[in-house]
Parts: sequence; structure tokens; C-alpha cells
Amino acid sequence: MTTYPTTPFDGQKPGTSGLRKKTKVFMQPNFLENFVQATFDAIGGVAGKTLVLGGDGRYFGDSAAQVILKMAAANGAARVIVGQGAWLSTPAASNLIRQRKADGGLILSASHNPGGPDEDFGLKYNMANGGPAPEAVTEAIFARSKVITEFRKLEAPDVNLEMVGESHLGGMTVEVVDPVCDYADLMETIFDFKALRGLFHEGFAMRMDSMCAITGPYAVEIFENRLGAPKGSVVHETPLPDFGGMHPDPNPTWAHELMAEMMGDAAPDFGAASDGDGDRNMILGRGVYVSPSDSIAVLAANAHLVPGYAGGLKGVARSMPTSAAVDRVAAALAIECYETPTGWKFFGNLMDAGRVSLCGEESFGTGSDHVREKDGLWAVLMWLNIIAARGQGVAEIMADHFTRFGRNYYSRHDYEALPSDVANAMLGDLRDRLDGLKGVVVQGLVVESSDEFSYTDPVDGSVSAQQGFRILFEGGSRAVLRLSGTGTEGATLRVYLERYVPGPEGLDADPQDALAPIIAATEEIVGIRARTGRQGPDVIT
Ligand code: VG1
Ligand code: CO
Repeated sequence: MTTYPTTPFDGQKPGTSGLRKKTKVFMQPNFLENFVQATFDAIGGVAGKTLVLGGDGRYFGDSAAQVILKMAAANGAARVIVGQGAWLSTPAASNLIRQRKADGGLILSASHNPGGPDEDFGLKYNMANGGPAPEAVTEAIFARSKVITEFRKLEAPDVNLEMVGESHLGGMTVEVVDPVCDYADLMETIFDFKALRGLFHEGFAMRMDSMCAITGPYAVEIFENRLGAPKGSVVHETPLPDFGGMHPDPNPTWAHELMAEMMGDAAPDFGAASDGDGDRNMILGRGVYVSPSDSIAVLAANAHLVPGYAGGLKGVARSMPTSAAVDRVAAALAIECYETPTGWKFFGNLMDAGRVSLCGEESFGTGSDHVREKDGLWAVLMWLNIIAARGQGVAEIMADHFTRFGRNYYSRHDYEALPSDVANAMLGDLRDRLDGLKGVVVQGLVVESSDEFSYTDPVDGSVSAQQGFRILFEGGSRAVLRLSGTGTEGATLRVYLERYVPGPEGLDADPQDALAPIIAATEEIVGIRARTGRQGPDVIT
């Protein structure tokens, strides 16, 4: 039997990046099957198609891979290319889809969310361009999930995913590939590996924290094996089903071990961390933390020093809540800067149309058109290549950047697991009051304008409404508020705060101090503490 009757589950609506749920929700009988069949149905079936499959090694990923393989076979797929052990980082999956001209891919990951039987699991569909499915497709998947009556799955023994090579499942070929080598080869085409080898040869010290997640094997191969960084430069390098209990989110709060080392007396020259599925990055120098919004700006300003971008950038793009630091660089380079909603899926059309080369988000995401996902190790290599080319450390590069462009002080405050009704009512009230805020004076700041961000894709004309509230103050400061689309518990409120200081005075303040007036004004306008009963944010980045 290959066709099984089923009934719909509620809530199979993909969020900012795929469907994310508690692992136990995903493990319920038929839950995964329904979502996979809804995906296959929504993309017009998979008969005769080639798919890529892999994930970040988290708990349940290997079993889910077996289910997906049997379903792909029963649905008539021609070939599935799987990373050995069902492993593929998100950028490596994106690369494989493109390189092998596959029709699409399935990525088993909840990204930066913790993993394990009591934590989170996720599944995401990527298109033939290697990028996350756009909203039209995720809406179609959700619509299909609500009316699904059956799914197809081959009855067959599990496929051996531990050995590289080909095997057959029904009429379908399963090709198990080394998850690392194609990606590492791609990096060699972009960066000056010779210069980087020289850097490490001269004793440049780096700490890469893979947080027991998927980038470990990639980072060991690239930094230690190919570039000659000393063994042990990469730590937490073995992917574990529960990430060793770590929260694989590369920010100062969750990557605290690395933070402590980089801020300590014996800090190496350079530090970096990446997330569960390898698409995020955090960059640190000795005693310096680089905010992600600044990182994308620095990469844009220095990209011409990297062989892959020596011809200049076509344009850049950033998500709306990301600071305008990169806008200033784009203006200086006389290239276009696009502002998109949160989520990498909105960059795909711009890259495919040749309008942008570099994209970034404030949430530790940076990438380029070498793939169609953000790419953590790529960002680390960009920084290393720029350090090698300039012969300067992170602190000098940052100071120079601020002197040249001024500084967009920036911070994000997250209030996690709020009751959904409280969060929705708070933002609903804000929506009702938006029009009346213009001209209002709060904490000495004048509201210049306020709106709810709506995006019209310049390539295909599709519209994405309700993408976050913006409160702009006179003088270029702003607060942005939106609800997370990746959480699995209640609602997470994200408050993004920004203030521009042109310099030369005031370029080295503490961001929380520099932003204090904006924080206070936002509190007065929205009443977050009063309405949620929280004393302050759970995570500050
Ligand atoms: C968050 C980030 C967003 C990012 C998304 C997926 O979404 O804010 O910038 O694209 O995660 O990243 P949200 O809706 O929770 O704010 V990942 O590395 O989790 O795939
Ligand atoms: Co991620």
C-alpha cells in the first residue's frame, strides 16, 4: 500500500522560514506526512523531479529524512540527493540545489531554535533557485494542508544514509553525497585562500564556535584542513541531536562562552559563531562585538577586496528592521539599496534578477548571490579575507568605518513567549493609534511619521502587507515593532531600536546608553512593560 488516508492538522502554516513546531508535535502520527504531501501537492507534484534533502542534525532529523524519502519515492520523484547522515547546512543545501540543477529541496531544521525531544523541529521547502519558497508557495502549502485527505508513502526498509553512494527506493534513485566538499569548493572560488593561508601561517588566532550544530564539519574542513588554522580553532565542532544542550543562536546571550573568551585577556584575534543550520553568523574581534547591521555595512564597503566581488556590487538589500548603516555605504558606492520584509525569501527575486549581490538582516544573517540563503561561514570568510587584504584587525576596521560613515547605534529587544492575545491586542492598539502619532512629543523626541510596513516586490509585483510597525523620530532615530514568525511558544515581540550619530563626536558609546531615549519613548508610546507585566526584554542583541 502506498496511499494512506489522513485528516488535516491545524497550524501547518509556514512562518518566516518554514514550519517550526515542538518536536513532539512533528512526531505525532501523520503530522510530518501531511505537511510533506501538502508541500508536494502545492508545487505541482514531484513526479520525475530531482530533490535535495538534508538538515542540521537535530533530533528526529534522520527519521524525518527516511519518511520524506519514502514519500518522494511514492510520489514518483526521480532522484533525491541527500547529505550523508541526512546532514546539510542550509547554505550547502542551497548550493547543491543550484549546482545539481535540482527542482527543489527540503531542509530539516528549526535553525536557531534549540533541538531535542522537548525542543523544536522544522521543515522548509526551497525552490529550484536554491532559495526559500516565496509567500505564494507557502500560502499554497498551507491551503493544501487544510484540505488534505491522503498521502503517499512507500512501504520499504530505511535507506542507508551513512555511506556515500547510490541506491534505489522503488523507482527512485537515492544519492548520498559528502555534505561538505561541494560547499567548501564553492568557497575556494570566492575567497583568496592563498592569502588566508598566509594569515594563519603568520599566527593569526581564531576561535570558531559551531555550537554543536551543523557548521562544525564545514568549519573544520575549511579553516583547519584547507586554510591551516591550528587544530582546535573550531570548538563545539561535532553536531549533536540536542546541540549539547546549547541554544544554537549566535548572539552575545547564547554564545556566551565565546563572548567571554573574546572579551577576556587571552582573546584570540578573531571570533565567530554560527547557528543550528549554519546560515547565521556572529563576528567578534579581540574585545569587540560587531553588530550584524554594522557587519553587512562593513562587508559592502570592503567587498571589492574579495576576489569574488572584485568587479563591484550590483546592489545591496536589507530587511526593513535592519539598521540603515548599509544604506550609507550604498549611497557612497552609488548602488541601489533595497528594503524588504524580514526573512531571506524576499531577497531571492532581487538576486535572481541581478539587482543585488549582498543581502543582510539584523538577526545575524548575511549572504550574497553565491547561493540563495544567508550563509554563516561565508560571512566569516568575508571578514577574514578583508582582514587579510587590509592588514587590520576588527577593531581598527570598525573604527575606520564609523569615522567614514557615522554610526547607526542599534539594538534589538526581544520579549519571548508572551501570551498571544496580549501581544496581538498591544500591537492592534498601536495600529489603531498609528495615524495620530505624527507630531507627538515623547521623552523630548518628536514623532516624524509612523506606519505599518508593506512591501511590493519590484521584480514580480507581489505585495506583502503588515510586515511591522515603524515609528520614526525627527533626527533619523526609529523604533520598529513586529511579532516573530519563527517561535513555537506564544508570541515573541521584537523591538528594533536605532539612532544615527554622524560623528566625529560620540562614536564609541555603549549602544544601550546611546539608545536610552528611544527605548524610553517607545515604552511610553506602546506600554510594553505595563501591558505584559515584564520588567524588561528577555534577550538584548
Ligand atoms: C527570525 C529573524 C529573521 C530571520 C528568521 C530566520 O525571524 O528575525 O531575520 O530571517 O528568523 O532565520 P522572526 O520572524 O522570528 O523574527 V533562521 O537562521 O532562524 O532560518
Ligand atoms: Co538559521
